[in-house]
Amino acid sequence: MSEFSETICGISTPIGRGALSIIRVSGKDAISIVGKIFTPFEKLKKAKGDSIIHGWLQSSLKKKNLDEVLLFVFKSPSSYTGEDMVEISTHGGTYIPKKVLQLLVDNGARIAEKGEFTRRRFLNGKMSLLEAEALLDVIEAKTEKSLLIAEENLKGKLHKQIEKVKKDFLEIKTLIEADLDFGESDILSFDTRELIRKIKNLKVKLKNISNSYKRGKILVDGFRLAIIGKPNVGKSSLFNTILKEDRAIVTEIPGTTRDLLEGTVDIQGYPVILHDMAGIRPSGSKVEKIGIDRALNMARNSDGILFVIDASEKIDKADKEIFKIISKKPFILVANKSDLKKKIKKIPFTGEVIWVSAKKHSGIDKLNKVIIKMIEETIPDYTEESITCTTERQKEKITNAIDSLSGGLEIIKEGKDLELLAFEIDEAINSLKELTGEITSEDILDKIFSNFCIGK
Ligand SMILES: Nc1nc2c(ncn2[C@@H]2O[C@H](COP(=O)(O)OP(=O)(O)OP(=O)(O)O)[C@@H](O)[C@H]2O)c(=O)[nH]1
Ligand SMILES: [Mg+2]
Repeated sequence: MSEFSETICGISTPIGRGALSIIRVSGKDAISIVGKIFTPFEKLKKAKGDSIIHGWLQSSLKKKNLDEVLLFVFKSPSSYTGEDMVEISTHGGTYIPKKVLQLLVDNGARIAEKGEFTRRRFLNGKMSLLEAEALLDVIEAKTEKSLLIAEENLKGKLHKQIEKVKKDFLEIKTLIEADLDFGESDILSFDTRELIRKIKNLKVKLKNISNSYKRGKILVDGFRLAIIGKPNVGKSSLFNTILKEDRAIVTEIPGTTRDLLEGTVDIQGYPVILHDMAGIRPSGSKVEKIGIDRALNMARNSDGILFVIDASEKIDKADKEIFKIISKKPFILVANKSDLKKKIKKIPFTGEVIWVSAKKHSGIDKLNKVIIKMIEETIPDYTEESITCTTERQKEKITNAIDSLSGGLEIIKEGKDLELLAFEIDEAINSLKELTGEITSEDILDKIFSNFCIGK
């Protein structure tokens, strides 16, 4: 285990009105530093690991009690970071936790960087980089399905799968190296068909994991659903109704919405990021034009579209123009204002029509069902047992390993030097080691852990 010279401290709970706050201290001097501001000190000195003790914090100068607290004491290596740790449970608010942090610093601790407790946990070999990323997914989980993937990966699901693949790689490497050591020439002496089969199998396994990123992104970050249509068809009303919040401004004036609005909603465990935006029309106003450009851009980058038409008006050329833009993407055709007298007769667009009234909140259950169907069609291979990667970094490392394997296959095909093949296999293994964090750099760690909060 690596030994860090500095003892760090950080507030792990949100600052503000609340019943309790937790201040974490970790490092070789954690117990002695807390001991300087805690009474009775003897109790802390004698405390075993995994124990809770009761007492008072005192500001060191005047020996006046600052707060009545509980200390959670953990001893190295059985703690979150692997070091000696004390978690101080104080009363909540702003003043007490900040004051305690100041006292800890006055007595020799340093304020932790973002994610530094978890970084130490990783550096002390108690967690892989994949699990650290999963932890972030747990903290940020939006829905039950996001949490499920995050929890499974935190328990090591993705990591275990990568370790399995790494074993397969080592098998291949042993095969090549044996041939390199004892082979009479540089030309492969063993059955290349077997080797090719093994490499291709590995490629498929890795492809399945890298393809799971699309699913991971949708289930962890959210399915991006853009609401598009002419001005005044009720997009903002629908946005508010689905979100069950009065978020977007609604008026009878066409062209009300200009900026992009975003809201996240949990639809039966699926996180959906809804985007409300400007209505599409040829507009003379400079501001509205910018809004329309942004809307079209958002529609292009979304995972799916709610194409809204007004059931109380006839379908016109403008609706048809919008349909041309969106029909290449997964879309749901929503006929809003179905509480009014219907003027739509024949609908010249493909697909099922979902009749809703954003104003009267009718048809929304049906719409939610169709939204779920669209999400499930976008990630057809999803089951709760699936192995899923969830970050761009993970996908990139796996893709690098696949590329090295493709390079290896080319080398075999062209009957080139065995050393070159061994090199490609090593490259692939290194990509997987970077993925799990066995090989890493300060830059990468900074990038990952800076996404955490201070006390994590
Ligand atoms: N009767 C009825 N009126 C609705 C319904 N939905 C919206 N409206 C009305 O239609 C008008 C426009 O609604 P918005 O939600 O602002 O429409 P929008 O598509 O966001 O309009 P822009 O932001 O201008 O593009 C408002 O007066 C709403 O009250 C509905 O389901 N039924
Ligand atoms: Mg609007």
